Amino acid sequence: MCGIVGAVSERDVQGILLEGLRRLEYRGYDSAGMAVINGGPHAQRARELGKVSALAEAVEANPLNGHLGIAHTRWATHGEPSQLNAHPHMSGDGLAIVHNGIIENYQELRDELKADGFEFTSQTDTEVVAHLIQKNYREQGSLYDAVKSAIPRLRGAYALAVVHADEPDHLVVCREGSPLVIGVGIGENFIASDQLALLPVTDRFMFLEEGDIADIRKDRIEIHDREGTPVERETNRFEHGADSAEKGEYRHFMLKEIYEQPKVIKATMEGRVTDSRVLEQALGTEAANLLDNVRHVQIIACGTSYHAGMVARYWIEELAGVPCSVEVASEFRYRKHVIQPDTLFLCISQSGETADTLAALRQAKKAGFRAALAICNVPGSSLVRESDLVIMTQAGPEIGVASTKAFTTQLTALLIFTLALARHNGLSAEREADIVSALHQVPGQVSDILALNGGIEEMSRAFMDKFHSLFLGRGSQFPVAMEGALKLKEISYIHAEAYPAGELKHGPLALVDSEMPVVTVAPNNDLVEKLKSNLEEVRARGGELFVFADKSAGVKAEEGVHVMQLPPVHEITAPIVYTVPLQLLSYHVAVLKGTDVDQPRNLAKSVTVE
Ligand code: HGA
Repeated sequence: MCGIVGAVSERDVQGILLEGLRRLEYRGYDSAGMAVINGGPHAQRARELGKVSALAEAVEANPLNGHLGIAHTRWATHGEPSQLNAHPHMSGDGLAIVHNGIIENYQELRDELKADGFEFTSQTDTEVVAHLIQKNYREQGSLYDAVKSAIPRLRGAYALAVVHADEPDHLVVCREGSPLVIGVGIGENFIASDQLALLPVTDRFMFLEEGDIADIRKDRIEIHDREGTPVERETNRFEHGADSAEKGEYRHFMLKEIYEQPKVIKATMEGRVTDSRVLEQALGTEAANLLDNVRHVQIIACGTSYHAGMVARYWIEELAGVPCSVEVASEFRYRKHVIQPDTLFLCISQSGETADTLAALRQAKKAGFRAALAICNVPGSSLVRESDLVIMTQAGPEIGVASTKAFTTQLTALLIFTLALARHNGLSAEREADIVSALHQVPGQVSDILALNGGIEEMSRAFMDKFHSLFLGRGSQFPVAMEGALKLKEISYIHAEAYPAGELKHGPLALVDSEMPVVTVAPNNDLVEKLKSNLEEVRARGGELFVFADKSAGVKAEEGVHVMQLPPVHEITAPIVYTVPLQLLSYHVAVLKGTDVDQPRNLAKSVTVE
């Protein structure tokens, strides 16, 4: 996903902008550019297809010196990756803009601005914003007012940074649905998509809130909220280690990564959903076309990613009404399979280098399918490069071998994809809005679960001397139970098996006795009454139950039944939220047993071999 950097300073900003872009390269991009104002009548601009290093060479040959500038790495959503489509976009010689996100109503604005005589040189949605602001500027004579009056015309998600050669001492920025942070300097100020870009120049940051617009000068920052009221946003110091590959205050990477989930789930949604809709272009320039007429989805993955795919199957069939198959890559690649017509091939991999998943993708390409979609955490990985559509999870580096935040961000991305596909298959705007609003609540709900950590740690003591355990779930909670069992076996070495609760009496019930703890996830849905009967079956055989249940599900604690009550969660988003207590349970069991939590025996993080 693309990145923005900007600076207003006494010193020359070219080097600051370039270094900022280099630090945003990890997000993935296809082209890079910058515009600098040097007091003259024109904005100077350089843009290159490809790497930031190509832009660096271009500005070394033809320097862009000045005290005010904006820069960008682009990941195309509207218009192919090319030099002409790269940002900054300009209107006239003076106005330059960089944009992260999607303007949904760009076509309507483009037609209107064309009728007003504006000429377009790119296929992007961003260029319409440049001309719209320019039009306002000509009428109003103030860049700040011009941006402010453009905002109500924009639908979609955006972070924007705008400069004008006629106003060489400030930049105007705003955000709605895409990230933007202000770096506060001494006698200079900066902006960027994330703090990492600005660490060489400041460690003090101010986060803009949704709907904010800010006027940024070297010695002054003025912010107005959506209603136009002047507001102060708190300035915080960057905490070293909190975002980088260091444990910071946490005892293990796994625990740190579990606690990062509210933030990274939110980041995975940024720029891809509005209050009520999914922005399907965020999947790629061809998304609308490729998602049309998808008749079948084939999901391929391994390990934890496979469990994410299994949850997605419930969503895809329920919301999009499209048949979906899920298979582990190592099986798929070695059997004869029939690819149905108009199949979307969906690969899920944290690293994007999982050998079996890549092999399955390459094989399926030969067999022919409609398009390949990758859900991945590493930009530039083989999987991303070889797929037609991509949703990058924004989990950041995951160091703990047992995957946690990668899983919940995969689920977030998969739900976004499902909603985009479902819209092509008749999902109503009301239902989409209901689920998108539930998705917006997930980061807060995960934080509520994290607050239960002490109680879960207490619960974990019962597992210390056990050798086996069972995990039960029904419906979309069955794969959550599978993921819970996988976590426990990976890091505590306790044998853990997951079953759909309805399968108990077909075999595993024979194993149940007082030495076999049974863990169950029970949100309040249509299946909860059936699940309760299954729990009775366990109880009647002397099995000890550990139940994570919705407060209103009516599961009562009693002798041998330990219940952790969870806040109410929307049925569709429940798998994301209910994963978290199971992660914490495994973590605490492993800590109590003294295993190597972050690097469990015999396992590797990125499985790049077959
Ligand atoms: N829609 C713009 C910006 C894309 C973007 O934010 N990517 O992450 C474009 O296509 O140029």
